[in-house]
Amino acid sequence: MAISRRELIQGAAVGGAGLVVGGVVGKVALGDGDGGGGGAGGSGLSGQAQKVATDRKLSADDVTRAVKTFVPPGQPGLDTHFLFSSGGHSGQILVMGVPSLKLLKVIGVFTPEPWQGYGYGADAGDIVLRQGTTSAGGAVSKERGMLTWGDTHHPALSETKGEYDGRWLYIQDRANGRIAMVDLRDFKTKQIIDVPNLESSHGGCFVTPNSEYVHISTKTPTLTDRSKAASALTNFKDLMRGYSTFMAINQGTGRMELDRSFQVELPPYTQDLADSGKLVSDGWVFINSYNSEMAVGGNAEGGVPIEVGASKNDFDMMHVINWKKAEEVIKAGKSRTINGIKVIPLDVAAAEGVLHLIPEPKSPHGVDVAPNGNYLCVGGKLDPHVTIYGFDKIKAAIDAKNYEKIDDFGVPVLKYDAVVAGRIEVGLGPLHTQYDEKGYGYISLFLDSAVAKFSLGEPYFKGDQAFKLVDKLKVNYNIGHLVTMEGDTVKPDGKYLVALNKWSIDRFPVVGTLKPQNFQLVDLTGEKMEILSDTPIGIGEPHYVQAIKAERIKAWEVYPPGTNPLTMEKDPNAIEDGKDRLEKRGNTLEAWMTVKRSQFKPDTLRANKGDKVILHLTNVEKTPDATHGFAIPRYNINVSLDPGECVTVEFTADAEGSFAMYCTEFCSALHLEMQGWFLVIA
Ligand code: RUQ
Ligand code: CUA
Repeated sequence: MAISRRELIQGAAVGGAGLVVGGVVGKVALGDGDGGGGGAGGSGLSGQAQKVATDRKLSADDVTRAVKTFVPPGQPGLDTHFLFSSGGHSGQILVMGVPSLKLLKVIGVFTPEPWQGYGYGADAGDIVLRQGTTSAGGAVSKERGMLTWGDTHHPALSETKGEYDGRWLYIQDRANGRIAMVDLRDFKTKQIIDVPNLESSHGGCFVTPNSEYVHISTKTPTLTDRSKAASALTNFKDLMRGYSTFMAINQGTGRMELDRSFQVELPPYTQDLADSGKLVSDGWVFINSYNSEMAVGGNAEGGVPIEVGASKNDFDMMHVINWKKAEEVIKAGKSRTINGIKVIPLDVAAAEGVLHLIPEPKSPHGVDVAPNGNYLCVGGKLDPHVTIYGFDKIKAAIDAKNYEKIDDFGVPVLKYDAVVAGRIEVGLGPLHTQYDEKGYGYISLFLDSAVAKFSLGEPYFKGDQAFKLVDKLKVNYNIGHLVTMEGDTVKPDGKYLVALNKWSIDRFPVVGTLKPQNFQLVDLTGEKMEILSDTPIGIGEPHYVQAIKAERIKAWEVYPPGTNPLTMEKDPNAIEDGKDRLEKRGNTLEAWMTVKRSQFKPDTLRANKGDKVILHLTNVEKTPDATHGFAIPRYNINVSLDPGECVTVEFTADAEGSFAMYCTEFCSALHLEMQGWFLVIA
């Protein structure tokens, strides 16, 4: 969906009061509220503040915006919400505060992260990354070697009764069809699963309302027999399949358990975004698709580019999956195990009422379930409307077998007119919807570079108040996702919206040819939506974001002594201060080391070339923030040890020499003295 620079600029200028005003604010007198700055009324600033504002050429509106978002030194509690943002092809997760939009942390997920010592020769991260390459699916990775990046798109916070509970966070890898779990006790990645039968995945990452499952589906369909690649595109219908995956979550640890998980086989339409039902629609999952035309590209016989072929039909298909029914079908033994996971075959899914399809206008993108669970809002990339389906209507159509047709794969397609509750013209390129607590939806408009606010139907709004466009806000520019506070739960928190803009052209100083993305904070408390701030995102391209009340996160300050972050239990090799020791057995050097301000004990390690070296490091500090690092130059070993943490490093001493191992965190006045020697003798 390319857009020219000219279109972009024009698009911005149309409703871009904010942009124009931005250029002339210097002339606006503060406190007179006379419209030039947007007319926010008198700011009533005292002499000193007035002078600063005048010197910095800030308008009355700017000052109000600053006051609404400023988090003063030492008052972190004024950030009332956390954002968990996908990091796009950085492969990581970003944690930010709202309303400040300050970056609090980058969590290493699919890509090694050096500050956290994630994936550098040791540490839990290395183990997680390795398992994430070779677990379950992983057939290709076993041949090709370790994957060192992912493309994170859709984070999913764990829920209890449809509300975020602050326990775990899941995120999918769009590139490789994997899924990761982050433990929100220590904000670290604990598990990556290479999901069987998925080559890639896009939108389908959502938890069910009580975190029974985290859902992930295919994007591009999977070749069911890898040896038949030669006819994959000519025999697409027979050889390719989609899979909707329900990864079962262990309620104690948050880990995903493959043996309790299952998949529903889907037609080879390109499954896109998905959402879980809630309240009245609990037990159901909804997945959009595009390219139900099954276009395979311009180089196939008689082919046209996928872009063209996939946009031919007026309707694509929403997949409606009844996962409680799917559980029964599995229990009845009607599944097959494929590559280590139970799969309900397509014909069984259709026959047992596990899977239905619903027509959706022109290449849909997002499907988002409203807080009451009854409305499903769908944005059609090539259709200027948001189409709002009623779950009550869907249910009735299923019960009455009100079918339009049966598709080529034997799946019943419900009658479109029977299931639509409303349609609202919102603008060009509608993508994703979020909600507030009052019954409004907010949908991103990629081509319009805008957010449209619309009303839902009963019980929120009745008669001609229902299904209406009520406000529109220009954003800068080309918005993809958007998020309201807890805006995809049963109890949204309103207040703010963050627009995740793909383009930032003129919004930031030029930092070279690759521009940051732009997170724009929007105030939802007034009658009209209003932009409060721009924040450049200089790492990867964020996609979806979830925003949770800060008070729901109960993260640990320090680990209990000797904790292994992977198990969150005491590591059998953890030691107390003063219990350090060293053992040389044949070709193995094993050491139990303590780490604290400002020394390693022991601080000299002698190995013979070719020895296996096993180091168990325990940070014996109990003080919050007393983190130390442990690095061995040239050996590419880099570990981070938070207070209380125990980590094991294993490697071969394959290069002789003297290597000055050292602490990488500036931990004390004698941090530079926190070093030692690793000697490898030929
Ligand atoms: S979707 S390109 Cu989340 Cu709009 Cu990924
Ligand atoms: Cu420990 Cu620097």
